[in-house]
Amino acid sequence: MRIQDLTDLTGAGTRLFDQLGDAAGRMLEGEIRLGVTGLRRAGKTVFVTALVDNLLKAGRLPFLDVMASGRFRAARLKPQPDADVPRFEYERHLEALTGPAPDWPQPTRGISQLRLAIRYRPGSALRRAVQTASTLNLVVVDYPGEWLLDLPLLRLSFAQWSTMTLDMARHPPRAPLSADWLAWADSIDPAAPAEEEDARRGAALYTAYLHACRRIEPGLSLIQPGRFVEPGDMKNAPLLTFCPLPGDRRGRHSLWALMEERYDAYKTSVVRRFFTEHFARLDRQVVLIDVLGALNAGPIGLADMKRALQLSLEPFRHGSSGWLDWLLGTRIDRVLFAATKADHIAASQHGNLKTLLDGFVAEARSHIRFEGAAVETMALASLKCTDTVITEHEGRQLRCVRGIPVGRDRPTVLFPGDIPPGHEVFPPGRERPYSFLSFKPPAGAGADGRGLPHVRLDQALQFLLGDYLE
Ligand SMILES: Nc1nc2c(ncn2[C@@H]2O[C@H](COP(=O)(O)OP(=O)(O)OP(=O)(O)O)[C@@H](O)[C@H]2O)c(=O)[nH]1
Ligand SMILES: [Mg+2]
Repeated sequence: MRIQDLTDLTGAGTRLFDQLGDAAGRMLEGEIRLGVTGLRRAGKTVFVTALVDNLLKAGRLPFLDVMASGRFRAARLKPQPDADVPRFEYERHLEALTGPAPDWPQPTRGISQLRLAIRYRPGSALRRAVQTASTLNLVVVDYPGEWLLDLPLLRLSFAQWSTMTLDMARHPPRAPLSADWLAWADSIDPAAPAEEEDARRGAALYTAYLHACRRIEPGLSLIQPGRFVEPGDMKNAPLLTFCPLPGDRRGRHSLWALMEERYDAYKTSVVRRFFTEHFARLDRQVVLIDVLGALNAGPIGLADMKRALQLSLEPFRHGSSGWLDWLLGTRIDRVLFAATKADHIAASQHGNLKTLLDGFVAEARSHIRFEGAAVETMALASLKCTDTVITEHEGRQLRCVRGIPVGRDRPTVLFPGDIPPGHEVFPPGRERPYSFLSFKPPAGAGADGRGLPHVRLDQALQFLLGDYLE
């Protein structure tokens, strides 16, 4: 037997042992990995912070059964499950939200995770006879929303991705932003011998174009590859030195071949790793969607966001025909789609927001087949920054919100506008974007020690974790 074979066997043995240990731990204690997914600025970091805060403080969670029935004992932060993944900085995010000058957390730059142990009394007499108290370990992961859009690359060849990307870049709203990169792409010969300098120039121009897509107002969602704008620990890595190219000229040592090679390497060592180490291990998934932000982006921004969302949700499709099943087969059995920042509008509008979200997801559902997985939708706010107040205007009652809009210092009452019932938000003739304002975190949020105030976070938790806590 070769040394290599022995190493393989030892490796396999260790993995088996780890897996058994893992499984035994799960049986005794119970573990659930919750994926918090969403495009950039969807509200992931605030969601995780509010979730952890409310569980740690056993606070504002009346619709979480284990809490309502008095079976909840306590939740504690635990050491990290994976030594090589940084810890989610719950304390720092909470401090930002609740400090003397409350502010939102910065956009996320890399992956992080947190493990929380929830101690509770089992609900059934039978389980209580065996165990008076049980523990559920909840693992939550946070990452930059930009990285989500890397996942659809897994099923695209370099030629397919190049065609799609070039086509988008040549049309509005991207055409004015892509001029420099396109001028370069149209001037080079992809079949010419590969020169490192050409690859670097193309990648730099392409990256500048992606940054411009992110910068314009309203921002565009479909930005690929995600690591080009949020490189995390890959800043200046040679692996990021490629870009889409026109044509299909595969001369062995051509620029095209070099770019294709790097694109494939990016998929294997960055995207597939991210998928297998994070997404493939999830049990439950919450997909956060900034529906109100999409309305603010107008018809073009909304369409771009819907397309980005559809593409990024493809890898979660279930069933035998899912294109990633061969790779691993996901085990997610519950998916919650949540429209975030519901506190931007009056509570009376939440029903319409949910209907709108249902429309968003219905479209995605035709692409993703959640066979066997339970799906729920709701409108929520991880941190409630406003109150709904009723005012009179020209003899009419208006439901308004009161909070501190970003850029102001005092609480203001304003009418944010209504969300039309149904799915038609930009009917023919209406091109004008909506203008829902953003709010600052409220002063003194959670100062009563009961956790951050929210809207329906407890209902979200009940759907996502409730059965594990029975
Ligand atoms: N009013 C209100 N605003 C929110 C809420 N959650 C998020 N926001 C707003 O949305 C912004 C983005 O929230 P984050 O949680 O940082 O979003 P993210 O998905 O982690 O974003 P990336 O890290 O860039 O991917 C915040 O800065 C707030 O302006 C909420 O519950 N209520
Ligand atoms: Mg974040």
